[in-house]
Amino acid sequence: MTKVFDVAVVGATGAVGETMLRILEQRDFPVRNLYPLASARSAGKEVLFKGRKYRIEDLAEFDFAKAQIGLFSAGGSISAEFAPKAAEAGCVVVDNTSHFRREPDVPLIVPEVNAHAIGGYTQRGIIANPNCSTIQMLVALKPLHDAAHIERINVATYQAVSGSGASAIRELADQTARLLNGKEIQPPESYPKQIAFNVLPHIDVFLDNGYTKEEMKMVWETRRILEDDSIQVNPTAARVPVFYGHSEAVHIETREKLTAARATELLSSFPGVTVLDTREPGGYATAVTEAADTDAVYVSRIREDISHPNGLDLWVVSDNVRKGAALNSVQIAEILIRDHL
Ligand code: NAP
Ligand code: 12T
Repeated sequence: MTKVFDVAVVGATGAVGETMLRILEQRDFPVRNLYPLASARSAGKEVLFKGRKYRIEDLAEFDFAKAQIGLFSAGGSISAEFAPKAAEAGCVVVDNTSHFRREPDVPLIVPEVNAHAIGGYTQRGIIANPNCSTIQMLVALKPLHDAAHIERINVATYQAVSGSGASAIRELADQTARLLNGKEIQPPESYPKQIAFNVLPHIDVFLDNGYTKEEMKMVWETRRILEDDSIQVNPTAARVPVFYGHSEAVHIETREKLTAARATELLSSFPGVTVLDTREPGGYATAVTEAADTDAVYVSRIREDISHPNGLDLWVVSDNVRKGAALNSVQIAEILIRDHL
């Protein structure tokens, strides 16, 4: 008999939470009772799951003893308060926020990269889902690191607005429509400047070293997930007027020389990666055309760095809400129920 599980989705009305419901459906996750949770503002509204309507409940009133798995994506302060309560009640939490990612007794997991570390969840009852930009970069870099040992990563990201939630998606759409109709935009709320037809070199808060927190998450999380504190990471994270799909220009330096041909071979057989790289117009992946609404991490523009003997360049694209958040969380839950629950 296959086991079935009671699953709470915290933040079920959000950009990530809604996608979690779709992915649980699409992958036929063995859900017995589903509990979609959100704030009191949304309590009583309905969401669809497998053709059935489910009433959203207020997170603050929910008894987590009713669920064995909790998928959290309602923001860091919500996770800080409710994830430990859920864990205490016996509900294992897969948390999408950055709140627990640096805690040594909370495993930080990308299934294709470090699934072996998942067992550590028993310490706190919490597993952290990494940052979207880190996840897609590491799925692409893992086979290269195993083969040639990456010493340093330079990366520039081009991140979609869906990473900052439903209100930012509306803001890009609204600004675009107004500007195309010759109207002035409303004062920006999701970002400090206009995002339509613009690029902002700023994601999350500024830190004392001049990097943003989004950039430093890529440094901290890469070292934890690859289990290598010596790896050097130098990121610049930018927001672009794209709805779904983060793109990354990734430049690596390896201990052993890696040819573009060998890298292509390694990437082509790595789970979760699709190589699209025919070195002709259109022979590469883009956010809208390939990545949005799909599960793969696409790798294109694989070439040897003409400025460094052991350098290699890649273009990496993936749907930030799926592999960068909801899909990765559901994959973690799948390993959890297969091996541990
Ligand atoms: P969103 O579209 O703004 O959705 C926020 C969700 O949180 C909504 O369902 C909202 O419910 C719920 N919520 C807000 N305040 C709440 C409260 N006090 N109690 C209960 N629920 C509350 O945001 P999103 O893009 O889905 O992202 C949500 C969170 O996921 C982010 O804050 C971030 O921490 C995390 N995230 C992680 C990644 C990643 O890289 N892995 C990517 C994106 C997001 P209402 O409808 O009731 O307001
Ligand atoms: N600020 O979960 O704005 O660390 O794109 C993910 C996405 C934080 C996170 C974004 C963010 C996270 C964003």
